[in-house]
Amino acid sequence: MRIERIELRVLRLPLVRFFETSFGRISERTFVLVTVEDDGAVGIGECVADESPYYSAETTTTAWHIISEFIGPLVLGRTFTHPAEIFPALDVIRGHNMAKAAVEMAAWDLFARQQALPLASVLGGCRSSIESGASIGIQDSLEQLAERVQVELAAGYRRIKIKIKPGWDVDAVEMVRTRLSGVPLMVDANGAYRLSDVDHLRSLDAFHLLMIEQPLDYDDIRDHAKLQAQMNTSICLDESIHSLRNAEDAIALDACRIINIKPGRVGGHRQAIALHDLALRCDIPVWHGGMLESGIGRAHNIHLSTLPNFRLPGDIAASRRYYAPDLIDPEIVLCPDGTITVPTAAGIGVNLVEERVEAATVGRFQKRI
Ligand code: OSB
Ligand code: MG
Repeated sequence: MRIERIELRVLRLPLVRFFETSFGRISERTFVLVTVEDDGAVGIGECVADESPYYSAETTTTAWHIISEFIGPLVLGRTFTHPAEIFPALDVIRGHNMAKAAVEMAAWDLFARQQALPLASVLGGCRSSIESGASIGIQDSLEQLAERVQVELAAGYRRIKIKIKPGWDVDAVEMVRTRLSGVPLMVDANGAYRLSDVDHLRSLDAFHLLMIEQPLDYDDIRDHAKLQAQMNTSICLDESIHSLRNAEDAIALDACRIINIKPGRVGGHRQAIALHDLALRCDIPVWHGGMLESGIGRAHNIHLSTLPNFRLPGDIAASRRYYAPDLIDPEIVLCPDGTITVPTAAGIGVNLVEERVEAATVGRFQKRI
């Protein structure tokens, strides 16, 4: 595989519905789409960095800068025998995992298409469908939240995750539990609490949640260990895990019992597989997170989720929960049993609808050797 051309586009797409986390509400997404080409074959990756540096330090603009000025020159014109060689080839660049992942994942798609294999089999996957969960943002009222939960359960989603923050937590969980007692339920705080909130967080133990995701700061491991020692509910880390090394630290310190994997956060498919394997060795279940991706990133996530240690439903939902229409055809749909069927065509198995991509494009960059 020789990368002869790299193209970046910035796309802006409206969300079907606003999405609110502890760090704010958004109604559209602006993101970078990466295409790599070798001898007429193309691969596509989606950068999960957001417009604002709230979930992580990276943004759409930093990703554009790092890919065009640094990653592009390191991969363009180079021959790789396997896409797993890309992440190590970028080692000189510190951080910027989302920028690295977008290019690396495009290369995995290209490689799988050249081999005429679905990406899942190149990644080492072992199933033909994945279990899907719905992530529900902070709403304007508990009534509105109740309605959202009902809609997602009726669609078939196998577990519900609600976003929490101080002032929108125990009441929201209690409402869902009272109305729908048996629902597999979890919460995600996106780092909105401090260890000093331990007594308040412990009150969530009464609701038998599957887990609490990232209650404390985005770069913290030590305080999560102290919190886990005082809570029955399992802690799952998201933001805090961006390398194998800090996953090892978190596991060694018992800072979490579950890990959320997002390839963008750890530098791409190779690092996501390594994290998955590490967790498997340590008997830590993992599940696949989501970053409100369009169909391209969503399809990559589906293929990665076919690995054996993805033991819990992921934040990988149908296209129509986010974008109508999505950039891809066919769109990703939820089966009535709450699963998504893994595409079987070569690569990620979905294709862009050029007119939709063109209409959403607000910037572009291209370089050939
Ligand atoms: O923390 O998992 C998160 C969305 C954007 C940024 C961070 C997160 C999320 C979600 C949504 O929870 C998951 C999805 O459905 O894509
Ligand atoms: Mg999260």
